[in-house]
Amino acid sequence: MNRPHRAWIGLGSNLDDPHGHIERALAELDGLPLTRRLRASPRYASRPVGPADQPDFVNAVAELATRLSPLALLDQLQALEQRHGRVRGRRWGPRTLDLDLLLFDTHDIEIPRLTLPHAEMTRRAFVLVPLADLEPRLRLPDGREVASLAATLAPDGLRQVLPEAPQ
Ligand code: A4P
Ligand code: MG
Repeated sequence: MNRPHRAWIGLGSNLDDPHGHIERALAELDGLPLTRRLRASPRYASRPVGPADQPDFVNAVAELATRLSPLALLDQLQALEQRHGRVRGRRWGPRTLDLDLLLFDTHDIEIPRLTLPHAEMTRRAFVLVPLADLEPRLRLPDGREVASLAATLAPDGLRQVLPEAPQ
């Protein structure tokens, strides 16, 4: 049997107990068809990018092994968002759960439903920092290294919240 694909998911929440949504979603990613969750990054609190009149976010990144296609995985992620009561409002507005497909193997895709790598990821510390925590040597399809890109971004209020630092 062929090797599974490797996919990286960005998770975000800033409504109705964001920590609860993120922890449940991390568990649920492991229950998707033909998919296993391999690792999860530390959880971070971050200031909203986009409209500022909304609560801070909790963000994390997860690594999946999957035999789904990119679009089938996107379908599953959107269904999972719906199960968390996601209501699509204004762009970059508040949400109970946002699941972004960041990277899928080395795919470079631009179709109406799916852009890979995720179009905003290289500008967002709340994506690149947790991704670099898991896999600093990871490279984008164009060869740029995640840890190097993360180092160029202003931390912009990003702070690790879980696991808590040892006392
Ligand atoms: N879509 C295209 N490519 C992808 C992809 N790689 N992954 C399409 C997921 N979806 C992708 O997304 C809109 C459409 O993008 C989908 O129909 C899908 O087919 P959406 O989730 O419905 O709408 P959205 O999330 O409001 O828009 P967008 O542009 O996806 O926003 P982002 O990029 O998800 O940003 N600030 C902090 N601190 N932390 C956050 O997590 N998140 C956002 C949302 C804004 N500010 C934030 C955070
Ligand atoms: Mg989104």
